[in-house]
Amino acid sequence: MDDLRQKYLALVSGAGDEATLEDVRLAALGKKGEISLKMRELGRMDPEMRQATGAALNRLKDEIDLALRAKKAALGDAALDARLKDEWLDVTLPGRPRAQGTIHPVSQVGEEVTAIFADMGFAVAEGPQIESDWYNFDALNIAPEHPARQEHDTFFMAREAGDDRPPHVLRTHTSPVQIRAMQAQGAPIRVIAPGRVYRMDMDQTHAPMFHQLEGLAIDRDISMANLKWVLEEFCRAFFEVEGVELRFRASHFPFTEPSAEVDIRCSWDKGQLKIGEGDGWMEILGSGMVHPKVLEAAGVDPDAWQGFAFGMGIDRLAMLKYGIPDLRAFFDSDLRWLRHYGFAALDMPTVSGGLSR
Ligand code: 2U9
Repeated sequence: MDDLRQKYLALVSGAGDEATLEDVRLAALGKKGEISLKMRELGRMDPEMRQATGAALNRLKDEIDLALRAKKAALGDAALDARLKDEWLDVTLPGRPRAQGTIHPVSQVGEEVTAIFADMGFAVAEGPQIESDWYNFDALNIAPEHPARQEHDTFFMAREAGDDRPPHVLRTHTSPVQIRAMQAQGAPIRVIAPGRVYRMDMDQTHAPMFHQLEGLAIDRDISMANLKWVLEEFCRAFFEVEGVELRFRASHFPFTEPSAEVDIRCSWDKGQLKIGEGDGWMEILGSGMVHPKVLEAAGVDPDAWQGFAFGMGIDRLAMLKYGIPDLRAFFDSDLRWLRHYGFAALDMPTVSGGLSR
């Protein structure tokens, strides 16, 4: 009994960490521990011997148990001391203020797409959000009887009785910006026009105000091939995927001829969109060769110049890239939503430095 006591008390006091201490506990008091085995031998003893040995074994067990607990507490204290010495904080250092606000996903994606096209040599053009119907429709070869001109699509500005100025509308696309840019600068020209546009529409995927990005490239010999390269390059950069694949589907717009709607290869895996793989196609933008009548309206000679134009919805691109399900939440100004989907201020997207990190 004395040998056991000395052996285990020495082992306990020599244990340098909690794992070793646990090994000692198992060796002494565990199910197959030395003292537990001794307890089992009691059954084979005569009653007197059993009583004396049993009581002594119990005392020994209690003694070792007490020593184990004391040692465990001491090791814990030592570990805490070591951590406190190791992990310290200089509370006299000046604080680093965290920005309160976030960048709205529409602003973020607007900056991303602008950075990509700027990198390809497109200048950014801006224009008024209230336009005459000439800039918004006539110059873009949209005939007076075209359905887009009807009151149920377009917001017309109110007019006093007797006001004979030309009718004005909230622009339904950013195309008038490019008309103005061509009038001001002529050809050749390479511009993008990002901005707010207005259409009378409201459901899960439409809002009465949304954001477009349109592009225009006019030169002596610009072709659909140039358009395809620019759009592929854009999608690769924007979706941050090497293997993008685009499909051009013949379409019709008044301001382009020929016209094409552009789909991107994608898959929907458990509700998650993956660009560049799978058997699915998703429409992401419209495009075409600028109609000669549109060039003419903007003062550019269609016999000397030609080029492409394209248009896309920035809000929709933001929903696709960042997995935002409902467009209406974009304009609710809900702080919790903004904190969740918003971006850190000062993280300006650049093509070389990363778009969305
Ligand atoms: C000029 C000449 C032509 C711009 C174009 C589209 C095709 C197009 C839609 C995409 C989604 C609008 O936001 S959306 O609903 N746009 O499909 N836009 S070609 O064409 C122009 C623009 C300006 C002077």
